[in-house]
Amino acid sequence: MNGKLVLKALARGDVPRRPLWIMRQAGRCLPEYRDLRRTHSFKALSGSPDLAAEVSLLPLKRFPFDAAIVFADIMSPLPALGVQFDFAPGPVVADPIRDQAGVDAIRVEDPDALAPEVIETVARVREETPNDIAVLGFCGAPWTLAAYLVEGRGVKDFPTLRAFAAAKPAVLDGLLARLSSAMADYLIAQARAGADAVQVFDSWAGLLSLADWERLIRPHLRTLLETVGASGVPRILFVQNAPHLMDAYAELPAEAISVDWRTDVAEAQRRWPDRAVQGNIDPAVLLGGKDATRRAAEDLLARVEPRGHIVNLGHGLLPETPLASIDALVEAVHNEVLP
Ligand code: 1CP
Repeated sequence: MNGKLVLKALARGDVPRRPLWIMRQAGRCLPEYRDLRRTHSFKALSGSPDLAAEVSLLPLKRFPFDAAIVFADIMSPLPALGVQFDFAPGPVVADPIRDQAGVDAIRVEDPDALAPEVIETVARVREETPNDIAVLGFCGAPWTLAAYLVEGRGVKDFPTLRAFAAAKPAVLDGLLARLSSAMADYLIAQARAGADAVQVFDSWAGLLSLADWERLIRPHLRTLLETVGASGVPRILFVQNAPHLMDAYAELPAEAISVDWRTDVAEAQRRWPDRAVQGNIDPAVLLGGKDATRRAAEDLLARVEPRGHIVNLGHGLLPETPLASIDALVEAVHNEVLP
């Protein structure tokens, strides 16, 4: 028994080998998941703690990953805030928020109403997962959630969202404040239910300039991370496609920064010596097959210091990923001999 390698790496402690898990490991490319999806919608799967716990654990039956991530979506807690949406396949919001009245309608009367099915799933996954494997909770960052709430769906470069930020910064501010407070409650509830660490997904981090990000977005992300940190649970902050913001993100209070494949992890370690770093093989490399994956993994391990490194991809697994590529990644990580 090694203890939980992910937690050791988050604390930048000694590890016998680097921990490994993969974003979006629970759904997508597993044939067992696709079978379940033939008879159940995503909402039905994630809405049932029984099924969602089963799906969360599917990847661990095939691969010796060091973490299980609870099967849910960043949108899962939003019905408690009065938001209605569907998946097609990404989130599509029924009434996008474009004004103060829309923000006023977003409120949490009762924090226990934030996706109770996800909280129950976390508890079941923790119960059914061996002690040396970390269970990860997660949420969307306020800005990434606002992207869907304002734009209405995932659209390249989110022009409606950026126009809204420019035209109505005070309304956006109110929206981000409410999302930040609700997500802090939600992550703390996941930690109480048994999540060992939590990841905040800021998938649409890079849409604004540094100056606008500092002014509009950072205060709310900081409040969320500080509130969650005060409860004692370690935080991983995932940042996607924001090369111009990486140093600013790394100043926020989080134990680890999860970087996409555009960032040089070795350089990140030098620049942010007190942060753990997670990542960052390009998910598309795995589509290139097992030899390409092994080369990318060996190159990453050779360049990046093991202390404080959690091996992962730079973004989620793509649905067409060959399972043999995942095997090659696992092998490379498990075969590494650390000094
Ligand atoms: O048809 C289906 O099967 C539904 C597809 C699906 C799945 C499997 C969606 C809709 N969400 C999920 C699960 C999910 N989403 C997980 C669970 C863990 C796992 O799969 O291993 C997690 C962690 C997420 C997080 C998520 N959802 C993010 C952040 C990470 C990222 O990929 O950047 C984002 C941005 C979303 C929004 C979302 N929900 C679903 C999709 C397809 C998307 C993204 C695409 C879009 O905006 O259109």
